[in-house]
This record gives sequence, C-alpha cells and structure tokens, in this order.
Amino acid sequence: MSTESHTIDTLLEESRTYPPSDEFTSQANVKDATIYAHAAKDPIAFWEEQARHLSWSQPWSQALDESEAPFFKWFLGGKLNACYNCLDRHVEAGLGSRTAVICEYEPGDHRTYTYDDALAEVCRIANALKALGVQKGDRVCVYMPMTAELCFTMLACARIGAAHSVVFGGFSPDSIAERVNDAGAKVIVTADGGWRRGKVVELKRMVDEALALGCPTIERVLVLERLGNSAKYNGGTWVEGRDVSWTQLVNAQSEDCPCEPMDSEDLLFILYTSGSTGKPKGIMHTTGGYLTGVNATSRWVFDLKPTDIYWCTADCGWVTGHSYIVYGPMSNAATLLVYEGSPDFPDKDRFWRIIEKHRATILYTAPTAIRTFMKWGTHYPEQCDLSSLRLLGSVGEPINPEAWVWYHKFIGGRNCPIVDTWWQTETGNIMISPLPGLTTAKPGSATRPMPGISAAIMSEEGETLAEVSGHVEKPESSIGGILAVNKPWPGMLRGIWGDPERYINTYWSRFKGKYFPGDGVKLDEDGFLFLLGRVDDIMLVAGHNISTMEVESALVDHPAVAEAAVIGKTHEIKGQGICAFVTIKSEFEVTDTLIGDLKHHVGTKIGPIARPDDIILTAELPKTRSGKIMRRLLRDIAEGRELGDTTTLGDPSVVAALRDKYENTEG
Ligand code: 6R9
Repeated sequence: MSTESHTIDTLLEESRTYPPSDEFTSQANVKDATIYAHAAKDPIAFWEEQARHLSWSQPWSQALDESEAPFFKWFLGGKLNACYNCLDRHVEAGLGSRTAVICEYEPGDHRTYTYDDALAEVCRIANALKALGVQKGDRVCVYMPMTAELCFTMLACARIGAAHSVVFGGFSPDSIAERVNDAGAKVIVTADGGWRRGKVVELKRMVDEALALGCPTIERVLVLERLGNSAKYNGGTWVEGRDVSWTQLVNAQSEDCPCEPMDSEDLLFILYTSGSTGKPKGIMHTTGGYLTGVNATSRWVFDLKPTDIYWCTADCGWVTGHSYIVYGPMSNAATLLVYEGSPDFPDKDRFWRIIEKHRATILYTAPTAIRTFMKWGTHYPEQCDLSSLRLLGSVGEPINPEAWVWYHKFIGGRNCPIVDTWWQTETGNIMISPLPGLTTAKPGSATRPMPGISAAIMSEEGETLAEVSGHVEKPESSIGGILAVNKPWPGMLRGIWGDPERYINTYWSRFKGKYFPGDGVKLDEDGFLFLLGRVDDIMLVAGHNISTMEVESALVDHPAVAEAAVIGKTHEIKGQGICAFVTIKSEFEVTDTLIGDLKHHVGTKIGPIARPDDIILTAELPKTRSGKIMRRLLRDIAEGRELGDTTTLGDPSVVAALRDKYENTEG
C-alpha cells in the first residue's frame, strides 16, 4: 500500500501564495532562476564554483571522491582554515571596522565587536587553548552561555585545528559527561554562569558535577568570568592545576596566532544529536565541504548584505547556531546579533525590543517560538517598531500555516519574505527552502530543494514516486511519501564519531544509494514540498496515513488554540486513534463546549477520519531543550507506559503534570 493513496489531503490544500515583491527581487543576491538548471546540469562543477567563494591556501585536486561510499570526501587535496575564512580574510580585505557581533546580554546591556576586535579576541583564546596543551586534532568541549565568547571559542578551536563539541548550556552533568567521554575531549571551556530568565545558570557547577562522574580525558577547564566576579561562583569547586581563569589566561595572550592549514576533510566539529532511542550520535562535519555549503546557502537564503543586522535566535548548542550564526554568516562578513537570554525577560516583548534597539533586518527563529508569541498575543510586537525587518526565517519543525501567516503579518508587517528552511544536524546546511528573491512561498511549505540538491519522494517499499529538484514540475496529483536525497553534497555529515556502522545503518540502509533523513514529505498539486516531520510521527488511522502535523495544523487553525501536539494511540477498531494535547491562548476562556468544538473543527477541516478521539487541554507541552515537541513521551503517557528516555526534556515537571491530567481526563 503506498503512502500516497491513503494520505488525506488537508491543510496541505493550502492555497494562499506569496510571490516575492519586485522590490525584494531587484536587490536579491539570487534573482536569476537559471541557477537551478545550471546547478542540475553538473552539480559537482556547481559546488566547485561555490567552493571558490572561500579562500583556500592550496587548491583541491579532486572535487568528489566516491570510492568509499557512503564515506564521501569533498575537495580532496585542498587546504583551508575555517577561522581564516570567517575573520582574517575580511580584515585583510579592509573590513576590519565592520561590526561582527552585537552581543545583547539578558540583563539589558550589550557589547559590540568589530571584525578587528573579533580576530584579536579569537587569537587570544586560541593561544590560551594552546597554552593548555590543545593541539591540532584534539577535541574541546564547549559549555558556555550564548554570548560572543561562545562563537569566538568555536572559531579559536577551528583556528588551531582542534574540533569543538559544543554542549548546550541547559544540558545536565550526565549529558556533559557522556558527550565529553564519547569525544575524548581534553579541555572544557565554560563560564562561571550565564543569565536565563533572570536567574543564574551555574555552568561551572554543572561541569564540576560532570567531572565528578568521571571524565578521564579532561586535563583542564577554562572558565570565563561572565558574571564578572570570581570563577569560584556559587559553591563550585575550584581545582587548582585543573581550573584556569579566562581573565588571567586569555587576557594575557598575544593577539597573534597563525591559522593551522587544514585539509578539506579534517574534522571541524562534532555535534551530538539525540537519536530516537539509544545514546546520542556524534555527528561529524569536516572543513572544506561544510564551509562551502553554509557559506553558499547563507548568501542565497538569507540574502546577506553588508548593511544587514542578522539575528538567528538559536543557541550554538544546536546545529543552527553552528551553521547560521557562526560559519555561514561570518564567512560572508555579516553583522550578527547574538542574544544570551530568554524571550520573556524582563517581559514577553523582549525579542521585539531587541529588534527595535539594534534595528535587526533579518530574523531566523523556530516555529515553537512563533507559536509561543501567538499565544502571548499581538500587543507585544505591536508596541515595538519592527520596520527594520526585511526577511524572516523559520527552522526546526514544520511551521503550521496559521503560524506562518501570523509571522508574516505581525512580525513581517506583510512585506518580508519568509524562508521556511528544512535541514538537519546531519545535512550541515539548508537543503530545502525558498530563495527569497525567486520563489513564491506557500504557508507551511519549505517549497523546493536548494540549487545543487536533488531529492526524491519514496514509497515505504523503496520505490521512487517522484524526483524533486529546484525546478519542481507540477505533478498530476499530490504525492506523499518518504524523503530521500539522491546524491552526496559538500555539507553532508562525514559519519558518526566512533561508530561507522551506525552511520551506514541509520542513513544509508533504508534506500539503496540514497541518504535517508527520516522525514515524511508531500508534494502538492502545485509542486510545493511540505515536510511532515519524522516518519514515526505518521499515524495509521483505519488504514489512512495521517500526519500528526496535519491534525496539529487544523487545531492551531482554531482561534482558541496556541499549540497542539498530536499522537497516534492504540485503538481496538481503527488500529490507531488520534489523541491531541492542546494549549489555549491566554486571552481565551475555556468553555465546556471547547473540546467538542475543537473535535468538530478538525472534522470539518480535514474530514471525519481525522477527528481526534481524545483532546487534553494542558498549560505546557513537553519539549526538548531545542523546542521540539517530544511526541514519543506523549505516546508513552497515552499508552500508560513507563516513560522512555527523558534526559533531553527541557522541563521534566511538564510530563508529570500531563500524566496526572491525562489519567484524570480519561477516567
Ligand atoms: C536544523 C535542525 C532535524 C529535524 C528534521 C525535521 C525537523 C527541521 C524543518 C523541519 C519541517 C522544517 N525540521 N526544519 N521539519 N520543516 N523547516 O532543526 O536540525 O535539530 O537535527 O533536526 O527537524 O524533522 O529531520 P535537527
């Protein structure tokens, strides 16, 4: 049975379209639609052209080596340094006085660094790491608040040829220890603390606890005094000989530190991503191909210009912070805005105040944040001057059409293109997205693959249902299935640290010769691609494939609903029944008829088959620390099972409260 014939056409009947304005197109970095055909004609030569936007100290002799597939290698024989490409070459080109980073701290102060300043600081950090014994090929764990120093530490590692492994500052001591030990890191760079929602996050204390669990490879801990006082902040234990003060060591270093020439295929970083089960995977990215991918896609998708103030709200603990805060934008000499804290401190208008204060022109954020802003209400953005914005982006999850339209209207003032960017930690760079000067957008659709990327829609059985590339043709009718990427691309992962088998099994075994990302996809009648979330998030209700995202979108379309998470639950007759967890907007009063109204609403939007069996109203949904809804835990709750791994949960209390609520609602 193919996925296609049984997928219900629903929200994905979205008919509103948003072509780019002439004004935007006339100034866009990419305004010639022939880029797609040009790339498709010879993708390898096309990626070589992109690689030439970087500075190489030695040119490559072979663009792509497929001899050990799926262990592909790009730009063989080439040498370059990622930090040189992000800093030195801009300074050498006379751009040293351009602002590199504006760092807004949660308490409300900010600090600005020019490219000259950034280069000097990165050299000092790099020399400090060398003084601590870090050498080319070593791994450095970075566990810091989201401030400029975190970006600079990543670049300092790249400068001396050490691979960084950034661990998000919200992770527990167990998670730090697991990642440090898996990577065999020699040094941890951390801070005495950082600010989050008005409270101090005690990073150094977490590191102390992690080390107490046993991290035999760690030799030294470098501690940034972010809180301005002693690194011994708040009861952390200061181990003489192991712990080193940033103020004392980094500030005393020279501003002169040569860049290590790296092979194109030398490791740039490891970034851990949680698999659906089992231990986190250390995704490996190397230097030349990764930098080529993020450099080109930043230029195309974000349309970066010297006058832009670009703000990506991600944390460097996630791949978005690696690719679209540090390496993509900085290799394009962009001016970045970096924000340390939470969106509701001191009040729920903080993001809009920041945009107003620094005149940000580009905002790249996640659907979970957008839905939260919808829930808080429009009066927060309406009180701020957001007229500086010219482009909006979305990443991390499918964006519901209603959230897309809200973002367009209330944040973009109806005149900013929105780029809905689909990609993964593993893909390194954006794979599917509109090009803002060329592509007509449709709410909820990431539209089409990037130039140079060719994808396919596959059936469960591994048959190719459709080929999709930048010039998607309109199909005769919509086609649903599983996404695959046909050919290697420069920014792709090079493997899983220490586990080559798992790399092959996870990504290259499902469809012969193709990369398997694990996401469901649908191509609508107009040739727009809709990414439907993980394949495990597709329900089979009475023989019909229904994506959880379709039902969620129908729920969020109801005026009272802020956010919804839908799961399939064992059902005696239908195989799976639909269970929805819903949060209500703050200005709406919950009436006795609301649940019935919501079921009816989904029934009319999608069809009776998609009508939820259960709807549970809740104040919060369980999310990972990066904001993705953990449907797996909701399934455990609904099935009355023991909860699986909860270590990546942002706020564990949410699940306990939900379980109580669920059991009471059912009874
Ligand atoms: C960049 C990032 C990857 C997974 C991916 C997919 C989901 C990301 C999306 C999207 C629909 C988008 N995802 N962007 N789904 N539309 N625009 O998020 O990386 O943390 O590795 O997650 O996120 O399911 O497979 P990562």
